[in-house]
Amino acid sequence: MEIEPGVHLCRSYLDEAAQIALLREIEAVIARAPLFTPTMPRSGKPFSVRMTNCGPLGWVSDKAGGYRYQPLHPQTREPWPPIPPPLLEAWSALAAYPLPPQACLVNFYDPAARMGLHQDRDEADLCAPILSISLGADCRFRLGGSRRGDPSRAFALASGDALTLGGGARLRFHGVDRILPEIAPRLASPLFADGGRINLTLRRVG
Ligand SMILES: O=C(O)CCC(=O)C(=O)O
Ligand SMILES: [Mn+2]
Repeated sequence: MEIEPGVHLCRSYLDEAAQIALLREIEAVIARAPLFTPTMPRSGKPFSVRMTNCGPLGWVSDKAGGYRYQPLHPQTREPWPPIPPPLLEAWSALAAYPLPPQACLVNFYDPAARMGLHQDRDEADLCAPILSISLGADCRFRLGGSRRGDPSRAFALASGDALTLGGGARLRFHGVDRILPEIAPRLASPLFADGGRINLTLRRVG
């Protein structure tokens, strides 16, 4: 399970019933806090993923304000919905950290979306791990080192898998090369009508 120091991969952490239960919770989160398309700081270029959040804080990015955490949805100006219980349970089981997560970023990847290599470093608290849970289509996940130019490796993440980056791996570069064509029956949800993948990352902000 510890595939490299500080990198824990728990395959099928959620079985199919638990994935479906979590998906229902995420559908409810998205109904209250709709997916939005973030834009890059300065260039204003849109991300290929759409996002929303749950928890006291949510991660957002736009041209004027850059990367940041804030308590309100950027479009509805409403507080983010609470983090669903199954995600809090996953944090208790896998994060080995005494305090609860403060933010859960919900990324929605349509089949053509990707995420470039980056570090998660907008958090003041770097002692807590980042915990990520995947739902829907598999992706090709890329894990680099602590510097951008370091060698990287790629592996698939599937629905129900949980990955933590903690300790010395907390600031490792990572990204999503691409969403993989679906071979298994996909989880039934209006969100996945055209396929796609959801990734949930739980964070302590600080
Ligand atoms: O989709 C993933 O597996 C990774 C997401 C991620 O790295 C992020 O949201 O910061
Ligand atoms: Mn990340």
